[in-house]
Amino acid sequence: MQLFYSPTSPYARKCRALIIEKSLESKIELVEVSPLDDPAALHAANPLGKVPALIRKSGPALINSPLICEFIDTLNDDRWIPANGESRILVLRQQAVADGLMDLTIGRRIEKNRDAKLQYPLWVERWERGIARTLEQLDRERGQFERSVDHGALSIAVALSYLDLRYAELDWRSAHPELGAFLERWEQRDSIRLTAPPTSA
Ligand SMILES: N[C@@H](CCC(=O)N[C@@H](CS)C(=O)NCC(=O)O)C(=O)O
Repeated sequence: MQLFYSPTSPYARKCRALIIEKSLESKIELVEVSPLDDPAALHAANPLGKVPALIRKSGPALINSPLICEFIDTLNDDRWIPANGESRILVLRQQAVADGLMDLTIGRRIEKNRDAKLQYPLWVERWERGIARTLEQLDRERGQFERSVDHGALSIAVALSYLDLRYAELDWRSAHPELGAFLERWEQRDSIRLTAPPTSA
């Protein structure tokens, strides 16, 4: 199998980190691509032109990181997403919050990277408020995930780490030191350490 990824994509990083946690490196080859270069192989796997995308041994390619992570999790018995019940819903909810935080962080960055004349402050401010609210909620709810070692906690760690890459000036640790301590614990795991984006990105 092949996972198309880019080194800075937090969605792809969730998949890459899960592969490491589940010791599946020998089963899934990582193929680095730059989605903005429109590589034909990526488009064949994912017409949306986005990473991650997973080409399987049989069956259609999978797109969208939550689906890809669900599939990866079925590849052995070391389950990172509970099979059913409220614990499953909570892990998937944590992943959804983490993915949403990535969406807001990326939206803000794209807007901020535009030519100054073309930037639309309304969107930047809206996304910044959404990021702040989401951090507050994560802090309120951290008892549900801060000591967990599962896909929900992994997803939140990746989303917080992405804030450091793309919105470093926020200094979110000052207002949320316990979330900072949570990320620090995850940064000691190989899954997060080995998938860190390049510092020059
Ligand atoms: N919901 C998707 C989001 C994927 C996504 O937006 N990937 C970005 C990289 S971080 C991408 O490939 N962007 C290229 C483009 O939009 O053309 C997922 O969870 O996989």
